[in-house]
Amino acid sequence: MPSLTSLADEARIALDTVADRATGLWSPSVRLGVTGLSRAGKTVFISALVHNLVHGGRLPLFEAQASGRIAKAYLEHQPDDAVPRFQYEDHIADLVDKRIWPASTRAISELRLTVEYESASAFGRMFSRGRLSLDIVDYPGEWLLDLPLIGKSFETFSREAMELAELPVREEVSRPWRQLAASVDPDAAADEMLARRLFDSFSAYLAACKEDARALSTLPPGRFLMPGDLEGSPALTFAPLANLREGRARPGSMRAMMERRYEAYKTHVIKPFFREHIARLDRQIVLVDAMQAINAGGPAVADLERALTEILACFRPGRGSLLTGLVSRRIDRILIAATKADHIHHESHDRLQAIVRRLADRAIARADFSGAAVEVVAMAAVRATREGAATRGRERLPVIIGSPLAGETIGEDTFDGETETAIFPGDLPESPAAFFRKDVAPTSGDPAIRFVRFRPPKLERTAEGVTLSLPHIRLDRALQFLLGDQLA
Ligand SMILES: Nc1nc2c(ncn2[C@@H]2O[C@H](COP(=O)(O)OP(=O)(O)OP(=O)(O)O)[C@@H](O)[C@H]2O)c(=O)[nH]1
Ligand SMILES: [Mg+2]
Repeated sequence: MPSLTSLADEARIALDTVADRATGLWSPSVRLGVTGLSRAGKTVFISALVHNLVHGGRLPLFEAQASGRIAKAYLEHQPDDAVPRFQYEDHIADLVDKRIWPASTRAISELRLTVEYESASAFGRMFSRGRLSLDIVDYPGEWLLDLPLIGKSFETFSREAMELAELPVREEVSRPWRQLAASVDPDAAADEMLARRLFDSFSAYLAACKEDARALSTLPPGRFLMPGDLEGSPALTFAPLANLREGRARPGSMRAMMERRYEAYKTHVIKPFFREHIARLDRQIVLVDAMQAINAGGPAVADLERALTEILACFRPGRGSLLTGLVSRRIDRILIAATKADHIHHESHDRLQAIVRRLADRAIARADFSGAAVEVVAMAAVRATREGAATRGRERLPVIIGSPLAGETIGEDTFDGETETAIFPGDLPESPAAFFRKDVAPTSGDPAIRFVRFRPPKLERTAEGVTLSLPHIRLDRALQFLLGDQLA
């Protein structure tokens, strides 16, 4: 396994963290990593977390809040001026006033939330009130797919891309790119137009894999799907090549050009992102949208597992490497959260949790998370549904009630986005093993759950017209695990 960062990178990460440490003495801060593939629910989670803390939401399992020790929580200037601010107010306006979900994140942003609290111990209370600053970064989930590339050469990247493209679930959508790639001689003279065509064809294939019907996750390079400010940049105009021969690239060849761009992408795009935002985390929540993968079938679940395993291996909590182990902050708590649990009845939550635990188990074992506490929870940062029961004949069915998004369908019915509907989402199977059969085509067999997307909930208002905080499922448990000890 090649090392993920060069020695120079390690040194720079170390310096950054020494500086962080030094300032950390004056104002204790926790850098919370909210990690997750695209559409996993990062932006919604961050918005709901802040909203619930700022508005004193109902968080019975978050001890500091439940016992009334949190005096106040408020947004402050973030520490990194170069990073745009997380548009918290806009996201809340979307969720609460318009009842729409925030748009997909296109660039990185940051937020600092400061919590003032009374210490739980008599000793702690002798000093002034405690303050804890929580720094949170939001970014497009696709970019996470790039981290595993840091350790891969262009040949490895090319070989793996071809192996993935040949899997049964991808074979059809990848055919145009595979045919084009097969026709290219990597040793022929570099050709810009051909590079462009290869890039276009490869990105189109990645985009098709991401659509709902396939819902695949392992789709690097991440900037191909979400270019951010690199849109149209030559740094992005590369693609994996087929027919690579042993040995080095011939100067001036197609392969030499692609390899150079691939390496430039790693140096100028991936590594700065990793160094500035990912390598300095204290705590981490990994959001996993297992529901979408389950809905799309076995290959999507297997692919999600593959992506998670590769990505989690890039986080080096505990004693990952000697140098960073000595001076870097290390992630000591990792919460793996199955998001969007409000799509199923609570009777199935344990099963969802079991599926995600199974997904993560292998990832954690391979990533060697020794030294960090890892927990798994089924949660919903924003609860868009409530529960009820319906009867069918003599059967009592547990249903969920909410307003499906406009355009969602079940069978013949198409929803208008306004009407409330009771839906029987189906049961998750008792044993998670059912989802880990790798080679089942997505169309074969019935999906176990019927997944519809709901609008964000209508919030109650108090008599004074104040909106209450966003409802959730187990956000409090997540907070307790991630921050409880910091507010003791
Ligand atoms: N019902 C429900 N839906 C959710 C929840 N969290 C996220 N979603 C849905 O998932 C979608 C994606 O959520 P985001 O928070 O935007 O996901 P993200 O991880 O920020 O995605 P990118 O910005 O694309 O990386 C939303 O548009 C909602 O449809 C939740 O707690 N409950
Ligand atoms: Mg987002």
